[in-house]
Amino acid sequence: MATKAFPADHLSNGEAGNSLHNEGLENPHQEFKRRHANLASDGSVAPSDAENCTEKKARIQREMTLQDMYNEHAFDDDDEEDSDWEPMQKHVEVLKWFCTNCTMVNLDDVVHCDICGEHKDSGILRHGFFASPYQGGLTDVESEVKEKYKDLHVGVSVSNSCTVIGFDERMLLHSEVEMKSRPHPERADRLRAIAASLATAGIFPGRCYPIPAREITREELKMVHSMEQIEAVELTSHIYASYFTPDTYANEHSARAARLAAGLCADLASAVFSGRAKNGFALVRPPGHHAGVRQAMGFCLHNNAAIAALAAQAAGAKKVLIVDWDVHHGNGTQEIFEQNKSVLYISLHRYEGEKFYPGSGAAHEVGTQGAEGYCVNIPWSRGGVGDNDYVFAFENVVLPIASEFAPDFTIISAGFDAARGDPLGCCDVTPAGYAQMTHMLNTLSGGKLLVILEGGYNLRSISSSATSVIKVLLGENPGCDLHQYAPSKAGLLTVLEVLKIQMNFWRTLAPRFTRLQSLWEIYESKSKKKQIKKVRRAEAPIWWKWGRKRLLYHIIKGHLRVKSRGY
Ligand code: X5A
Ligand code: ZN
Repeated sequence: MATKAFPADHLSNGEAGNSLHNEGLENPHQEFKRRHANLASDGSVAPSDAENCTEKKARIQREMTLQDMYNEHAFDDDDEEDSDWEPMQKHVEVLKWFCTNCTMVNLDDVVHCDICGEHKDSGILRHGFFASPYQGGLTDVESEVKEKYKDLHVGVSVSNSCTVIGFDERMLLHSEVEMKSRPHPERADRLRAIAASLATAGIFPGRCYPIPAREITREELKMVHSMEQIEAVELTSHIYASYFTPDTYANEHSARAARLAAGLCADLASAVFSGRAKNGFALVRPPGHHAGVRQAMGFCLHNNAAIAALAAQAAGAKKVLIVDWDVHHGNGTQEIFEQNKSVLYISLHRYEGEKFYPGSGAAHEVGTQGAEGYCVNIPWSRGGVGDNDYVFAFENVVLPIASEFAPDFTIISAGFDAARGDPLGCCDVTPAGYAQMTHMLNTLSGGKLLVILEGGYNLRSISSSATSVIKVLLGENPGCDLHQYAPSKAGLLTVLEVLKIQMNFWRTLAPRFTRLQSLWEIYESKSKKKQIKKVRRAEAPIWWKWGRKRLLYHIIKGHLRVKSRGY
């Protein structure tokens, strides 16, 4: 089978998966503008993707002119002119664009995204996070980096000393057919941005090697999923657009994309376990950790990490560790291995008393039917969790348990949606934090480590995070040492809760629990002192706050009304 595993191949020419990014001429924002211009002027439909560039250019110009005319008419008081317009057409069109980096909608009068600050025409899909967020087009720095790495060529053979990357363009074809209020966060651009970053940095192609892609077989899928689940996914390849849940879409290409993702993960797992590769990074989508035995959900179709764990075992691994640092609980992975002592599942996720998606993953969910303790949930009680809490939990829960388990193979379900800037996760993990966590897990199973992409929806965050993870896989030191940072109060409380439950199953935890409990007491006494101070200060700020809420004050007092009538 001929496979293209080089991201650069793909990035340089027309992306088969998404016509919106074909030429520099037309990006999603222009496309959106164009459609609006169309509707506002002559009501004609958008031109087909087959139209050539010059036609498109001419059309955009013509339509923008009509749009301008329309706007002028809207401010024209001429009665004769007015009679030409239906009342429905009188409203003024508001032009908008969707941020490539974070998908949020922006009004056309700004060039930087209101939410994440990305320039509407930034080069993030061409150069990844190396592209300046502040300006459109190619910056000097970018061209320099590009030039520097342009001649690096890719070796063909996979050797035991190399980091292998699993990627295939056909995973870009999985996309939501009908755009809802904004682009679906789990979009092809996620892989484009990461691949572009790796290419620009000279990492891939360059320092990492590709593995040929293959589709996972029915037999392999059956080890993880029910026949109904497998058939439900297969069926979607005959349907233009389908949904498993309101947020889990499929098009005609999704089933194959999911089979390629799982196939790449399986082959990476056996290549790394058998020693043909040092370690691996699966640059795949759709993600997998929400996909359970009998259901696709949470943007996930097949459970890639579960498939990889079984592939490692098929290659000879006895004990497999899965660490899931996606901001969501991997309910699918938990379900698949709940009764399995040979696979230890450890997940860190936002939980907030079942309020955060998918609502599972409480600390007391520890595994079932004799496999108690082989499921470890670290459920954060709030958003905003950062490097300090993650590294603290790694030091005090993940590593002690993992070392005692002594895995033969380690898989990271690496969502980057706990990263700073992620629109769904709203947490605060930095690339340095991800590097540190990777580094810590690298000490297990003789460095036999497979990192699998799960979620993560801010292109800049996911591409910088993935890049620093891969640098650690390549043997680089993880920059700064984050050991010195203390956990937050809430983070410490979560870790204590987990230790208290898991020390029934893991002997190394008991002394830690005692030690951290005294740390908690120090925190408590400190914060009590702080509380006293806070209470004392509490009286003055109320008036200060009133000052800040002057508008509200004016409305209540009726000043605003008087003012607006008077002037
Ligand atoms: C893989 C992943 C998130 C699903 C959120 C659904 N899924 N609201 O990050
Ligand atoms: Zn997630």
